[in-house]
Amino acid sequence: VFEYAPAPESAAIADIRASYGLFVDGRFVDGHGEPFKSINPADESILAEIASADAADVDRAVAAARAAYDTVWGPMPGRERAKYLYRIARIVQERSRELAVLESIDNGKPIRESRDVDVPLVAAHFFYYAGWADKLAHAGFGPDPRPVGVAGQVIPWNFPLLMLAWKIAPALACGNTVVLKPAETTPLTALAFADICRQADLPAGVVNIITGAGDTGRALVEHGGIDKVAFTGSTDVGRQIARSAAGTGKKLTLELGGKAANIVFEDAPLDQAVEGIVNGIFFNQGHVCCAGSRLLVQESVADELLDRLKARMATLRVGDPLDKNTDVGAINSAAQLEKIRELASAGEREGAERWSAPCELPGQGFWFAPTLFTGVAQSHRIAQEEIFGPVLSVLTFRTPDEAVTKANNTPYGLSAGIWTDKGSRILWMAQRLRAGVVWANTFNKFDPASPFGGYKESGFGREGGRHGLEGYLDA
Ligand code: TXE
Repeated sequence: VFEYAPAPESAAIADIRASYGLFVDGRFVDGHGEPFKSINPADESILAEIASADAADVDRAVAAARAAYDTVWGPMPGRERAKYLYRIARIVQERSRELAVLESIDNGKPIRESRDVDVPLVAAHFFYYAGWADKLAHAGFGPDPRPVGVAGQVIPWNFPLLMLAWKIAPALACGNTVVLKPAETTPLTALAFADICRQADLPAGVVNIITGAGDTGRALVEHGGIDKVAFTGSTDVGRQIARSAAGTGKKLTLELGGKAANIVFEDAPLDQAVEGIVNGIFFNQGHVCCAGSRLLVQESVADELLDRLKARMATLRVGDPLDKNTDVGAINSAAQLEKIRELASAGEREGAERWSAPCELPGQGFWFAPTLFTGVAQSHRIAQEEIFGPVLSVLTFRTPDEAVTKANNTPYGLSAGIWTDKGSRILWMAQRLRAGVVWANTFNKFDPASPFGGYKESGFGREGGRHGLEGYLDA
């Protein structure tokens, strides 16, 4: 059933395909939970059977991470740890083609994105944090910054390998060891990464990958043997984790949902703004926590901008994620497709007007046409709730003050975008927007050196950059 032919240099992937075990203490081992299947969302074919970790498997993974922390990784000088991180970064580059294909078949994202965005950023994160590993002592973290210990990390399915890199690279750079659980719909690149750790001769137990669903995640984050929890996922689960971590002394960072406003002023370069809006909401099918899912456009240019936006949306190619010409791929899972459909129907019921790009969707698999809603009121569910799909809610404003009020009027505060010709307006807006990241005349730009994270229900703590080290240090 698994038709992907690995590149010759990556024969090891073929080995792990046979068993899809958990990666614990440097080896692939059996899981004792109920195995599950990973499917290709573009055609619903079965890609792999994946082991599931039960509570005892989680115990073993945490024990392996603890032993590696105590005996090898914790005591190792930063400059030595850096060598492993550089090695991992280089192997990611060498195996980038294979990783991009695995990511696209497992997640549904266009190969152009996994090849040109996800995988290069994964390598960039390991290179960046490798550079920090021997500089922690003199970087203002206190006189003797130490690793926290063992980190339990749970990641989502929208950027499977990139979220892994965001979690693992800073943790290892600081001297922590990790147990990471990928999302149940996208485990393949995390297993490939386990193989990369073997290839890099990373000491056994420093990185442990355990697969499974929410129960496995809960057993991990609630485990008494971990010192730090890092979670990216839904706000509901983030709340549960915050409750369970309270009073345990575990360090916690949460990166949850978003409902970003992409704000277009009348003096903005409109064609450039249209590209930014399209990138903001249709990149990765809108499965992006910082997606520009609300367009706030100044009333005087609203009609013209919408005409241009619809014309541009009509040119988007929706379909086979492995086709290099594809712009919008498959929705990651049946459950996510159901959620998007439900919220889009709520938009119609509440009185907003729906327009979808004319495109033919494949018969098999999970698909949703690029869609926008006009006539959206701030109280509508599609203006408040994270849809996490290719659906844009359009609102208008007259003054900068009104733009700020509307932009801030959601439970979230992760990101925002501003499109204007005036530098002073960018600064004025950026100071007033309650968002962890504010882009100006661009959107969805990422760099390992830039901190990322939110306010309000978008979570707390920062990943990326120097800030991203703080969650992994006891300083
Ligand atoms: O998230 P979950 P889901 C949002 C987005 C999406 C919605 C639901 O709006 O539509 O959440 O997605 C693990 N203890 N985001 O259901 O359940 C789970 O196995 C510990 C935004 O996929 O939060 C997976 O590995 N772990 C977001 C991870 O948590 C638990 C990215 C995320 O799954 C657990 C994803 C538990 N009790 C969804 N329950 C973002 N911020 O980018 C589940 N998990």
